[in-house]
Amino acid sequence: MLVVVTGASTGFGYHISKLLVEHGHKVIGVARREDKLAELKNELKDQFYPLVIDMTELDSIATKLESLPEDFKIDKIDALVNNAGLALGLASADKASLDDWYRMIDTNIKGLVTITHVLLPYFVKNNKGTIINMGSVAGNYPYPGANVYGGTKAFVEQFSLNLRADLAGYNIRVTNIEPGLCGGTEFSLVRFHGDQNKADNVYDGVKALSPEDIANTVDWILALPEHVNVNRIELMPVMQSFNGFNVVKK
Ligand code: 8X3
Repeated sequence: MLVVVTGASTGFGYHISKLLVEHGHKVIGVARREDKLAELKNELKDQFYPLVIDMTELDSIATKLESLPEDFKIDKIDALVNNAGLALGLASADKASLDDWYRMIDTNIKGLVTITHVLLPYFVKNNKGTIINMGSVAGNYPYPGANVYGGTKAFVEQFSLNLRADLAGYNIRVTNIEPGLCGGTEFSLVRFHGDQNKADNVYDGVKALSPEDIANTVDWILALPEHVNVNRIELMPVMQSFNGFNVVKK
C-alpha cells in the first residue's frame, strides 16, 4: 500500500511510518520539520517520501500532494493516516489561551479536513481507500481542561462517522482511533508548552500506552480484509479508567 501519514516526524507518526515501511508499505511522511523528516528518510530509505507541509498552511496541502513524484503519485495513494494534531494547555476554559484554541482548531480540524478533502476524489475515482483518523478518548469523555482539545477530537469522531455515511457504496474505509493516556511522545511536553516536569508528572507511576501500541493498531486496521471497516476503536492503558460525575456541594 501507499500510505500518507501526517505528523510523521515524531511520536505516533514516526512509529506508524516505521512499522508500515517494515511491513512492506510505502509511506509519504508529512510533517512541518524538514530536518526530522530528513532523519526519517535516512532511516527508512526508498520506501519513504518526506513531504514538508505545515498542516496549518491550508493552501499548500493540495499543491504539495499534487506535485508528488511518479512512485508516490497522488492517484496511487491507498490510505491516509490523519495523525497530525496537538493539545495545547490544560487550563480551565475561562483561563485558557485563545491562541492555543485557534491553533488546535487549525491543526486538529482544519488541517485534517483539508487533506481529507484533497485525497477523497482520488479514493472515490479508484473506488478504494482507507482513512484512519487520530481521535482521542478526550472526544468521548469530558475532563477538566480538555475544553477545545476534547472538542476537536469529538469533531474528528463525528466527521469520521459522517464520512462513512457519505461514502456508502464505495469501497472506502474510515476508522477513528481513540487513544487514552499514551507515553513516549512529545504530546504532554507540547501541551504544557515545554514544561518537562509537568509533562513527566503525567506518566509518573503509570504504565501508559506506547506509540508502538498505536502503530500496531494502524497496521492491524490496514491489514484487515477490504470488506471490514472498524468504525471506532478506543484504547486505554489498564491503569486508566473512569471517575464519577463531579458534584460541587454548597
Ligand atoms: C490524549 C489522551 O487522556 O490526554 O488524547 O486526553 S488524553
